[in-house]
Amino acid sequence: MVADDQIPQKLLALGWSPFFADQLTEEDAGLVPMRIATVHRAKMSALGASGTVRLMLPPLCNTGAYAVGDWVLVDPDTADLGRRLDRRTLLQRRTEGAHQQQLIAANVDTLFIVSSCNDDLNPARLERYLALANEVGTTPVVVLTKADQVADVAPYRDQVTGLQRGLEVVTLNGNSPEAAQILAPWCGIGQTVALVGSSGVGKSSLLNTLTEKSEEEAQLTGSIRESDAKGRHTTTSRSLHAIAGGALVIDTPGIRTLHVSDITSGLDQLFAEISELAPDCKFRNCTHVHEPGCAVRAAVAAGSLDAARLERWHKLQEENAANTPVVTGARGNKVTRPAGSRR
Ligand SMILES: Nc1nc2c(ncn2[C@@H]2O[C@H](COP(=O)(O)OP(=O)(O)OP(=O)(O)O)[C@@H](O)[C@H]2O)c(=O)[nH]1
Ligand SMILES: [Mg+2]
Ligand SMILES: [Zn+2]
Repeated sequence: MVADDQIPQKLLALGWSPFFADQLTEEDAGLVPMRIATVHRAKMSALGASGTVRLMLPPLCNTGAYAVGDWVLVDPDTADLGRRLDRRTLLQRRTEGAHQQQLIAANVDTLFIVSSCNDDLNPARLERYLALANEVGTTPVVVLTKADQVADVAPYRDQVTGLQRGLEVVTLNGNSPEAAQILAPWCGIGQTVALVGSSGVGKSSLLNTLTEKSEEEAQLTGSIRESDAKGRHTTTSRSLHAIAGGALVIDTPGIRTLHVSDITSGLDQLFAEISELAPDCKFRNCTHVHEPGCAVRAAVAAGSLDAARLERWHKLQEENAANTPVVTGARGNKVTRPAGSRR
């Protein structure tokens, strides 16, 4: 194990912490920790204390098993890829038809859920990201871009603040330097943030503002369609960048719909007001659809719970139940996998 005072400041600035240091053994002497910066089918790059390197991959390396933000051990002389360290957090999503989940990013502290003050803004879409962030244990922050394009941001902000207790919501112009100041509380030294959201909401624009990179080095951005505010899927792969303020920012391609699975506890936290009413229902297994004595539907009738919110809860519950793998336990009784067991 490496003593704290031997860890170069540069590694701490990349997000290194005791959680990762504790995983090192004597056999790892001579290897250096680096973070995966880009992942492609046949090549990966990593960011370390001495800059970015293209990793030399072992034969038959499955790059799909690595996420941007992962810590790996690397031979500093040959750039040979060694062992991947255990992750503190892992964001992943279901993709249509694919057997395995797609890895979005690893070891993320804060998830910037990006939407815009225009037609992209949709509470149901944001709730999916919130449930995922809750489940994984990353702090969600809703970032509403294009505040400069509306006379009043209040109607947009108001659609978001009530989606989860204590939810942080910021509104900004992603192309203005002021955006970096607004996001500074989550972008301290060694903090890792990931930008997610639909295409065209301004994720790469925000990254460029945060990195203060020259035009040649900047991440490509693209215009959106006037008619419906939809983007053109300009960013096609995930990437990790060190930014001026000391944080690491992960840019991701726009996601059309975030399909969910394995987010039972993330949903409970998101819909806390519903989870808290459920014990007052007459039946313990009340589905809040048709049962008599339902405290949840009573709250809707009394006007203290939004009917649309309950409808969205139903939809996400059903999708989560349908997508969450059920494993057959001892004695053949079916159990769902416990939360947090999906490495
Ligand atoms: N006026 C204004 N335009 C913005 C803002 N943020 C982004 N844009 C513009 O919106 C368009 C899309 O921005 P991108 O950064 O490419 O969006 P993206 O989320 O990275 O999109 P994908 O890579 O396709 O997922 C560009 O024309 C940006 O200049 C903002 O806050 N205000
Ligand atoms: Mg982009
Ligand atoms: Zn009920």
